[in-house]
Amino acid sequence: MKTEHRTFAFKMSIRPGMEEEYRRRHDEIWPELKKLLEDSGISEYYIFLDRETSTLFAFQKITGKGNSQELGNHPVVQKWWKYMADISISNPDNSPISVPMEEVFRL
Ligand code: RM4
Repeated sequence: MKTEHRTFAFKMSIRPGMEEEYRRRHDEIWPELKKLLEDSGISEYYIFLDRETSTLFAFQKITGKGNSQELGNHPVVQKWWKYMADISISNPDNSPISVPMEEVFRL
């Protein structure tokens, strides 16, 4: 049976010049964060970079209850957001400023 999924897409921003560091840190994503995202029902998760504007576009397929940006109460996410805050454009609580985007087409 095909598992139904929802989609969630959002924009974030990083500090100009920090593109390679951002990629490096995500290449080394913490196993505990990866497991939390997977266990939360995020079945696919992609982040793309627009170098021209230092904007990140994130896309998720979700078979669980919520998206990655709703996990802010979890200590691993709080630790990760604090770790990422120096190269991200973030809120005072270190969460990355995340702007949801509207799905307008699905093939
Ligand atoms: C991003 C941002 C997101 C997180 C991913 C793994 O830089 O911190 O909230 O879900 O990393």
